[in-house]
Amino acid sequence: MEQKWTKLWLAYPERMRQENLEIVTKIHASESCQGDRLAVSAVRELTAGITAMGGKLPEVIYETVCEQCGQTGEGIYLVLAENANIGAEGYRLNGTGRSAVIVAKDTRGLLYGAFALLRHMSMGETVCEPSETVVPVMPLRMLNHWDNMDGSIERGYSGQSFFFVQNEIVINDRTGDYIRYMASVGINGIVINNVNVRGRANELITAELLPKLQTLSCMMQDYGIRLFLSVNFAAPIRIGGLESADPLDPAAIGWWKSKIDEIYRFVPELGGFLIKADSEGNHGPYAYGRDHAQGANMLADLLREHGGIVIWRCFVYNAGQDWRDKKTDRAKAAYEHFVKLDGQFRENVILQVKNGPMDFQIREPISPLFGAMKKTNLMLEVQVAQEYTGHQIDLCYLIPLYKEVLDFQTYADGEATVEEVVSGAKYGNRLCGMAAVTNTGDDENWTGHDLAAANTYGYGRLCMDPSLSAETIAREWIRQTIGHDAEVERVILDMLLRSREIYENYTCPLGIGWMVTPATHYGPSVNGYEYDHWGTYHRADHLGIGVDRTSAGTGYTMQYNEPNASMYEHRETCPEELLLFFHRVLYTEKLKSGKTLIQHIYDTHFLGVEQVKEMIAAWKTIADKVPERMNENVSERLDRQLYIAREWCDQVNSFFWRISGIPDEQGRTLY
Ligand code: GCW
Repeated sequence: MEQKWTKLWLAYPERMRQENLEIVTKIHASESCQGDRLAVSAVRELTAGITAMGGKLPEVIYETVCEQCGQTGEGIYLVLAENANIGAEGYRLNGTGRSAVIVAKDTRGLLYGAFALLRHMSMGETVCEPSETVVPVMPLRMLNHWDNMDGSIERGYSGQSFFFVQNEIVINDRTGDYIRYMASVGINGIVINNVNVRGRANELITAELLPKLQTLSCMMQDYGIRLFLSVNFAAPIRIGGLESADPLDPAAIGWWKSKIDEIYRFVPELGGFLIKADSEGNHGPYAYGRDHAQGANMLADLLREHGGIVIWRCFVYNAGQDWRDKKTDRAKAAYEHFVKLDGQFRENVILQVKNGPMDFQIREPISPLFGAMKKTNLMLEVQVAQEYTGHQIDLCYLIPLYKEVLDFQTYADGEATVEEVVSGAKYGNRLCGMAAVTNTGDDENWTGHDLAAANTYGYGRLCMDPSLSAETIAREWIRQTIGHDAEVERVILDMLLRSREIYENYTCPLGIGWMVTPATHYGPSVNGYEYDHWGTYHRADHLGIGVDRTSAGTGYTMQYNEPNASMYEHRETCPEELLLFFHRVLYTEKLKSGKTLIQHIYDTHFLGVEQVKEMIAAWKTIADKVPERMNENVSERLDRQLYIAREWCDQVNSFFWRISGIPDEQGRTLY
């Protein structure tokens, strides 16, 4: 039966270079690899990949091999050398003329090395070419699924869940492929269920469902991935029948203890829990006058003996703001809730912080928490799912955004970029890394928009090696997924690399965010959130727009270390792309370009629409060079993007024209 899902970047169409064909007929693996689940996966992947790319089924020989064997021998060498001078999970890959040698000191490193070799071959290189030593930079490289057990996916734009159908756990060939694809880019932890734990998902940690989770966990373990679960802080009440989930109440603690012991009896390799507490209606320690450290530590103490960890989200805010109140600022919430607790969390607790202080807008400053929690394990949360960035209808390559976040200088204890904080380089911790709300579902192409898979791929690659450029990652993805045609590569690369700016051009100007349709978060609604209780306001009137977050306003700027605080505080030094996030600006004020604010808004919006048209024209020039299914998918998405870009442009521009009375200098049509 034909497979109903695409192979993404592991498609391996027959494209092996002739010189490779002669070399890759044998795989020599260290004897100690035999029987090791990760090494076996490495061999399996190499065998399958080589065969698919047009090679013969390679012979696998387990024998004594060393790094030097490749000098004289021929074929692929998988060398497990416990005292090799390579970091944990890392590998060294060297082409030596007639051989490719992968050395690692653990078998997870061998697996990553095997996928790396396949990547190079699939990109059209000879096996003698690659020479690289890679040690994953982020210790934890996680995906967060917001999948519900009824099969829906919160903020999912690629169909339904492939983990859950009608309140049951599904495990099939597709699950297996998904695990392979994610492991190939280095993912080592997956949370399979939504952080909003509702309905049947409460029962995931019961004896009825745990056996299936064990099967899933085993499949993941074969590829170096640990299974994690989102759990409900109110579980003692929901499924335990207790009256309280107070983290200091002996009855609640006792319930959790036996629950956690039970969970680990079924799933001994479980990574731990992800928890959203006291936010957007979720129960948490505040209900009992306790703080987040008390809540997280209670679970951490019980998980520790099983090697489990608690990942506690910092997306905590009061969703009941009065829009008239100009002093309260949602952007300040995470910092206010958590900084005072720095140093109080257990060693096996990680705080997971969204990249920005609000919520995954197309442009936000970097969360000040990264520069403020010096005695706490931190993890960066980004969103690959395009909730506010076009629902995988609009093209939006997000790797440049993630890189901006990682490169941000927090000035914590002198100097530290976000990358240094969350990779552990700054404080020497190992429980840290990155998590991404993922964008996959059961659509045939996994990600709704074919090109949105570049974000899935790129996220993993970036966790492995944040020094990779957004361009390199995009090229890798194109070559493996679509092929080696230079013109196809040039056009798609250009589309991907410009896409974030284009999306920003026709949507929310200069960091203001939130002009989206409420609830769905797709398409424009300039005032949709303006008089609501979510703390998300643009404050536009007939004279100007923007939120004063300086010390004279909400005081948010003061949450940054110097010199960042001063940089944002003053209009002259505030990065212009964030101007309206930090400052209220009159429409007639001039920007660095010499244009007035209002003219900038008009121009960027009209430009954004033109740029979408350019992308469509560019795509048409390569349409017959990409697979037909992909062309249909991308063409359809681009048409929808143009439609919505026009809506955005006309609604936003007409709004500002009506409210300000200032005409467009170029006299274009406003409504
Ligand atoms: O962005 C908001 C989303 C919610 C989501 C929440 C969160 C899972 O609109 O759907 O809930 O963030 O991150 O918890």
